[in-house]
Amino acid sequence: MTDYTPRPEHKFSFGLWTVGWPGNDPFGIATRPAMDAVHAVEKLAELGAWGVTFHDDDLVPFGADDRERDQRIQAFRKALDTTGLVAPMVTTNLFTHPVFKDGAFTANDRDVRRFALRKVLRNIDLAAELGATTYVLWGGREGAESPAAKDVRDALQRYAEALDLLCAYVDEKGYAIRFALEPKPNEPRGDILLPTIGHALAFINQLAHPEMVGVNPEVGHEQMAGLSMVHGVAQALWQGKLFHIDLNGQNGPRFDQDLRFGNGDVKTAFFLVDLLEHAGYDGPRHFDFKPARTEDEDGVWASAAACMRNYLIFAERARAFRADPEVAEAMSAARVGQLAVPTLLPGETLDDLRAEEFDAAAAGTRGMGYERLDQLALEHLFGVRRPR
Ligand SMILES: [Mn+2]
Repeated sequence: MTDYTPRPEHKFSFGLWTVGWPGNDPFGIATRPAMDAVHAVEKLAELGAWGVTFHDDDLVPFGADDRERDQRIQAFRKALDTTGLVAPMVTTNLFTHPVFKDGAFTANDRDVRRFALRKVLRNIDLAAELGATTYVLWGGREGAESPAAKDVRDALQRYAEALDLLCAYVDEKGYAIRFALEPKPNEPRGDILLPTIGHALAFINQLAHPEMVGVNPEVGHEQMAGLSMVHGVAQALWQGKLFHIDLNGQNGPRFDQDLRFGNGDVKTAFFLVDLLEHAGYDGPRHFDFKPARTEDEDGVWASAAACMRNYLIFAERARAFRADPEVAEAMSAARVGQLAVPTLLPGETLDDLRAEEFDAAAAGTRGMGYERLDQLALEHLFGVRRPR
């Protein structure tokens, strides 16, 4: 029997806003009391997590004075020191306060954009002090409900301007921080800018410091857009841009469910873990989920523990899948490895290609064997094919 106990070397991290979510939604008030940050850190450490992440306002309430800010940061830092938890990623809340109702970096109001930049700059200093190496930017309010209200080309120019200023600041300060853009198609805005991994990757190419900016894809966000999280993450890996990842669960295109990792689309979760492990991704395995509002605090910790346990179960099943000789044989029959061979080998010319004989009719009759291979994957996921 495999041990599914999470340990720091697994690099599991949680946002303060995840386990600390009190259960308020657009239709109902909180079902749980607010959670103290120090308590959250202690409990996460006890469960075997490695890191804790936060928005500035998760730690210090918006508008708190310097004294309160210092006290809260000191208590948090002490909790990190005591538990050994790290703060690998920090982010900014640029969406809750009414000032951000039309966005932050892309608000039509210029003074709001300048305020947003000040808020981020201050928190980047804190992130650096705490040793964070990734700074996530989720532009939930960067968008619009009416194309009449937002000149999207100008908005993208201002978005790029903000990133360029932030990169230059981090560079000038010598901080070991990289930025990760988190795409989402909609909610809370009707249409959010940089709605998918692909949009974000294309945007990064337009920046002054593209090497300092990557993506933080979230399972549910890609699935809200009806897209394949596995394909999106694979492209981010291929482009060297997977700086961080938000693991959670979702059931297809609908509101952002933020289910615990493993709930929702289980097959995607399995192949996502297979991809991360197989590709050697060494960044944080960060859970951005909301413990269901039906739960009390015990339920919160049960769901947090389940996120990590499910990841370890998927990782074990993925290893067993790849180690299975029948799977290796099915992959070979499906010519999976052939795709890694260049279409034109070094030394070959287009003339060689043109001169080649090819029987298209015969090639068209070849079966690919994908159904057999996929069924083997499902049977490993279902746990009916045990490693031999
Ligand atoms: Mn997220």
